[in-house]
Amino acid sequence: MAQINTADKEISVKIVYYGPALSGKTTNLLYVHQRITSKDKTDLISIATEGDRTLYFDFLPLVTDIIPGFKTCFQLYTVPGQVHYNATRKLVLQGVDGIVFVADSQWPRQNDNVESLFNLKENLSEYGLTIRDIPYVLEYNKRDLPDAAMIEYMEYLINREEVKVPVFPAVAITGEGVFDVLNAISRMVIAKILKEINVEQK
Ligand SMILES: Nc1nc2c(ncn2[C@@H]2O[C@H](COP(=O)(O)OP(=O)(O)OP(=O)(O)O)[C@@H](O)[C@H]2O)c(=O)[nH]1
Ligand SMILES: [Mg+2]
Repeated sequence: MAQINTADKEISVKIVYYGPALSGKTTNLLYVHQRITSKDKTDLISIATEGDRTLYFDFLPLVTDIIPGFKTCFQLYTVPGQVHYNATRKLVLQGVDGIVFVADSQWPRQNDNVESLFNLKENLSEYGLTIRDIPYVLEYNKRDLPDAAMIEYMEYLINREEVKVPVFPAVAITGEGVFDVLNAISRMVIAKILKEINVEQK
């Protein structure tokens, strides 16, 4: 749930990058961090890593003026994808406003994508939420690899809600698609917040 402080004119939004191990969640945040040039640039905080593997989470705050009159801070988080870190994934999801599901396009990883999506739904249900309650986009990452599955097949496996969610092919190591994803989820989250603010003000 976004924190809206109308007195101080500050809004804080939590976006979580979810998905199976090694799908490229941390790489998304690394690329975003590299590209930020604003005076508000902060460090990318990675809590406990082992080589490439996130053991706790990554955190990147982005301060924007996207909503006129408000200082809006997007807090970007990644979860650890490895199966046995579920307690941490659940914790990171607490208070989530928007989800980017980063799927791995490689053929042998399709089962892991499906399992991770199932795990996401299960963890959300513990907070009384479903995937339909929260702005949500799909990133099909690692499109550069020769064994990437067809988009249509990934759609069949992963994008199964009645109302299809926005999908973005990506190559996070080169940044392809990374900002398309971030822009899309930000727009969806902001639209929801503006609706809430308007309702509050009526
Ligand atoms: N070829 C290719 N490699 C990628 C891409 N995105 C990420 N990688 C590589 O995949 C590996 C895993 O990336 P991470 O970003 O650490 O994956 P993660 O999803 O954070 O993994 P966990 O922290 O274990 O959940 C790294 O070696 C990345 O360089 C991509 O688009 N293409
Ligand atoms: Mg990671």
